[in-house]
Formats: sequence, C-alpha cells, structure tokens
Amino acid sequence: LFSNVELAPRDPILGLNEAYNADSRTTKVNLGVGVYFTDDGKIPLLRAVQAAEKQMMEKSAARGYLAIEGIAAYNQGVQNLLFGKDSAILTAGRVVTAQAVGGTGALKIGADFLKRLVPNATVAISDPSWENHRGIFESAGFPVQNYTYYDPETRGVNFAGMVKSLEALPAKSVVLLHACCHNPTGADLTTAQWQQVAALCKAKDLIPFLDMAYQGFADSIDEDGAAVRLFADAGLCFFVSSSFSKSFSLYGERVGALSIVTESKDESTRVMSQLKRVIRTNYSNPAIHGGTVVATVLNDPELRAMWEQELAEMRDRIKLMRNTLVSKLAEAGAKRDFGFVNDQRGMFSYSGLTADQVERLRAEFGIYAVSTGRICVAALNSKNIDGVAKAVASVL
Ligand code: PLP
Ligand code: TYF
Repeated sequence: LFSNVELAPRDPILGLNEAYNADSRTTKVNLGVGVYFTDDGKIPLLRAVQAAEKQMMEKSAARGYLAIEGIAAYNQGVQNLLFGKDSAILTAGRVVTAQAVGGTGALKIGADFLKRLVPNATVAISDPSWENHRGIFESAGFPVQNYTYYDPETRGVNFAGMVKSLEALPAKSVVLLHACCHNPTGADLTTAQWQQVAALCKAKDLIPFLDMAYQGFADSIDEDGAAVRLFADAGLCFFVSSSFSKSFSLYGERVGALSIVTESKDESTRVMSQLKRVIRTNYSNPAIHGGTVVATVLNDPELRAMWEQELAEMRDRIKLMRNTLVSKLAEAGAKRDFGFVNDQRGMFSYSGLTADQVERLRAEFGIYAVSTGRICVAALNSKNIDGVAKAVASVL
C-alpha cells in the first residue's frame, strides 16, 4: 500500500523548529517561526487568559458538543473586533461568523466554501506570502497565482505593480490580502492604497479574502482593523479569517474564526447554512476551551482592558527590539543601514539577508532564520540581541 509513497518536504518554517531543537549549542537562537516570546525567552501565558481560565475552572461546565458554528459570544466578540461594536453592517445582520480551528482552519473552511461557490475561480496571493496560503487554496482545488507585492529595492510595496496584477485577474477571482502586518515582509498598504484596492475589487468584481492574523500588533485593535472596516464601508461582499494564536498567545488552542460579509440578512442566513455543511464535513464542530477563554476575555470589561494592556506590551517590546537591532547592527559595523527594520510592521522583519547568509548564521552561530531572510523580531530579547547583531554584521 505504501511502497510508492514519496517523502514529502518539511514545512519550510515548522521544519526549522525541528532543526533548532536538535541543535545542542547553548547560544542558539530561533528567529524562524512566528511566535512571540517575552524578554525571558518564554511564550507568555497572558494574565487575562489565566484569569479567564480560573473563572472557567470554577464553573466546571459540562463538555457537550458546541454548535457547528461554535460559541455565539465568541463569534460576536470576533465581529466586534473586526468591524467595531457599533458597525452598521453588524446591526444589519450582514456578517456571519463561525469559530474555526485557528486562522488556518478559518482559511480552509473559507476555501472549501468558495470552491462550492465559484468552482472555476483563480486565487491570487501576494508575492511573497505566508507559504501555507498557497497550500490551503490548492488543497481546496484552486489554481493559485501570485500578484505583485513586495519590492526588494524600496523594501516597500510595489503598489503600481500590485494594481496592475489585480486588474488583470478575471472577474470572481479570489484575492487573498493580509489585513495588517504582512507576513513575511512587514510591508503594509497605506489607507489610501487600501481604498484603491477596495474600489478595484468592486469595479473588477473580485472576491476579497482578508487574512487577519496579527490584529493589535501594529498600532491597536481598531487601527489594525482599518482595512476590514474600509472594505465593509465600500459595500463589498468579502471573507475575513481571524487568528488569535498570536494576540492571545494561544497558539496550541487553535482559536480562529471565519467571517463572511453578505449583502443582506437573508443572504447571511443562506450563507451560514452552507458554511455549516462545509464545517460538518471537515471537523463537525470546534473545540470549547480556547474559544471560551477568548469570549470570556472579550466580554468582561476588566479582562478586556487587561488583555489590551498585555497586547500593547507585546507590541511595544517588538518595537523596542526593532530599534535596538538597528542601533546594535550599526555599532557592530554593519555596512548597510538597517533603518528600514523600524518601519516594518508586526512580528517579522524581511531583513534582506540572502539564503547563503541565513545558512551561515545557522552553521556558524546557531541562529535560525527563514531562508528568505525573514526573521522573527518577537524572538529577540535583551540577552540574545547583541549576539544576533554581531553575527548578522559578520555574515553581511
Ligand atoms: N495567516 C497568517 C498570515 C499567518 O501568519 C498565520 C500564522 O500562524 C496564520 C494565518 C495561521 O494562524 P493559526 O496559527 O491561528 O492557524
Ligand atoms: O509564519 C509563521 O511563522 C507563523 C507560524 O505551517 C506558522 O505563521 C508557520 C508555518 C505553518 C504554520 C504556522
């Protein structure tokens, strides 16, 4: 049965973790995977999460099956984060939300639903994008192509190129957009550019799919939700996947959601009924724990304030690490100006290091980064940053 099964390649990012774990050097540093670490090098368990879990333990609730679409209070909380609590499209019943198994699960049920809705569509993802975007949509049966996005010369978005490639897409193509904190480049669109993309999607009858995996990591919950709100204001029908892996530091609990914006309450009812079919044949219904934690935090004013504070701490620490890295690189004699690192948003820096330089960092210094030159700034800390800066300067 299995004699002809070929060995599949490792996930380029998760594979790095395996190599890092197997490295016996005590000075090793993992800047590969997109995970936030504290200055002590630990994945935090947020105080708001601990408080919510304490409440949950005291309730000792039974563990029946959830509804197919998950926890109502959670889905409501997700909608408020994305669209703002007083959003007109929420009041009008134009958004349906289903709890999903992480942001990945949200993308997957969105992709499967789209395959039923527009079976002959093409999916366009940014060049470059999170590697799994391609895999998820291909496994749902779509051809996936790139649209122009990053310009290594300017280290920003090649917006004219992006517009040109989006304009060339056939009507009803799915356009995957990073709502904020673009992974891997850290280069986001400006508000004016978002407006232009929304207008283009409308004029060309494209289907926007906004992936929101880092809300709160650039400026704030509301500011980072601007693109989503702008698409809603433009009167578009679109998809949004949410992930709370990073913003709640709940990676292993798999908490995400898929939201779909429709034209009317009646459409919402029909869309949700179909989305539920997709969920039923994937995993039947989501898990209780992570969703309950997030719902508890979002719906309790005190815990909510505590979470926003902790999210701000994570965001500020990342910015401090960006700043420190830039100055330490200069001190270490790096011939290049790394000031651009301060402008990149979210957890990552597209450092401009070549695959050879990344390989030297691993081999000579035990510093792990993605071969594209992406480094996770959120894994830098006051103890490892000197070594990283010196190592980077020496391989340039
Ligand atoms: N989308 C992007 C852009 C991501 O970087 C990630 C990373 O984890 C995800 C989606 C998936 O999120 P999750 O880990 O919740 O599945
Ligand atoms: O880009 C990252 O590092 C994160 C984590 O298959 C991740 O988004 C990476 C690869 C993957 C799942 C999650």
